[in-house]
Amino acid sequence: MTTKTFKTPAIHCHHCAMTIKAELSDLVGVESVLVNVEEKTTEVTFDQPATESDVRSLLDEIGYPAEA
Ligand SMILES: [Cu+2]
Repeated sequence: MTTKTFKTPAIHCHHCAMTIKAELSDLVGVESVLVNVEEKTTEVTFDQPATESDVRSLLDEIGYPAEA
């Protein structure tokens, strides 16, 4: 199990947080998603078959690309 916090600067409101949570939760292997609107971060806990690169790809796809 891996927990990683991604900087997702495109987040601007709670609607963004809901979208990210809904989309990432659909990824098989994602255990939990915590979005901090003020900090513009997304903390994701995941395990196989999900990988960090899957999480990043999905964030790109939905318009919230992760920095660094
Ligand atoms: Cu928003």
